[in-house]
Amino acid sequence: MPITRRRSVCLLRPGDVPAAHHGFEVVGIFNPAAAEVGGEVVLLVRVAECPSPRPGAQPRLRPLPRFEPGQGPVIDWVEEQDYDWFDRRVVRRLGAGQARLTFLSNLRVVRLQDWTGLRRIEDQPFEAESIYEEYGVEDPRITKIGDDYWVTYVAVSRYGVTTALTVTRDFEHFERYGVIFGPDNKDVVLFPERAGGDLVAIHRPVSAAGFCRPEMWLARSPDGIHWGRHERLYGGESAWESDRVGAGPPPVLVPEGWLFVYHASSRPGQGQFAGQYAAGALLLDRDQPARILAKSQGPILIPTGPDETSGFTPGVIFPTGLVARGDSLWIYAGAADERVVAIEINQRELLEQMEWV
Ligand code: MAN
Repeated sequence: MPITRRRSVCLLRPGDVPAAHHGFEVVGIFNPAAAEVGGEVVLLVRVAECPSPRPGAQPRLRPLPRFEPGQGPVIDWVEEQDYDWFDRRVVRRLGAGQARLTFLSNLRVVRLQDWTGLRRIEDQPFEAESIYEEYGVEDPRITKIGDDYWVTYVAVSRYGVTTALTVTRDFEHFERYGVIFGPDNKDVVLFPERAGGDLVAIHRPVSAAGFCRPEMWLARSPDGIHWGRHERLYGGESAWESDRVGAGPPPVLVPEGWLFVYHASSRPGQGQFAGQYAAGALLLDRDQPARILAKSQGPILIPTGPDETSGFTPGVIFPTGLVARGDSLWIYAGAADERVVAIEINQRELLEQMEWV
């Protein structure tokens, strides 16, 4: 059952930020990580940029961007007929089947005032750097551990979809630790507290062998770099979560345990390249986080209104940031892979509508 939205505000749209690179244009600003920093909310937002149309370019050639380490963004002009262009996000080379993204993403720091007021968008992007980030850096999540903000983000390249780690104290200087979960694995979130002395992560491996559907797993680490003791956490059970399931924002501690919001999608319908992306919630045991105590009855957020139902990928609400304030939870989410929305919900109402398992 969708939860009541106390407030729902569209915070950012593509026109609000300039492209980081000459010859590119912003097509989406979405999937924001969020943290409370000294009383204000800081977002780390994904900005997707496409090569601008070039007058005089041959009509049968289409541009595919990538990042060349040490050089910056480059564009490969490919023959239109050699690729399947059905999915606006990911195109596939016919025959060889190799996938490329139509955009290149970087991350930007956005400072808010009073939860939903835009104060400043910092100029300096957090950009692709390594060979594992050739097709961009995407979908960050922030967890405060001690005095530091640990940022997990998706690094995409010809070597697959991986998750990398960077740590910052001020959102100006970022220490990079490289890939922490190998291909294909994304939607990695860290718990803000250790369990039994270990850091804990939720991750989402994707099996190419086809035995399982996408499922969320839990892993533990002494240092945030070396991960092991993997356990299955949850896979989609209903039609609305039958295609993909992955973490939303990092779990937040409530008196009953860890409240964890996740995203899930249904199977795409005829003529659609993506199903509907909605959000659900799980309540996990505080000391044994692989134990599910309760589950939302159906999705708690579904795409609503034109900002979420129309755009680059229509029908997507993709929560990636969460800040608790009193009895409210502010959820920061990507809308239609194009915009950032902030949604205020009531923490008690959410917990009360969950089913104990
Ligand atoms: C995937 C990722 C996300 C994106 C959704 C919806 O899960 O690429 O970045 O927001 O699909 O398109």
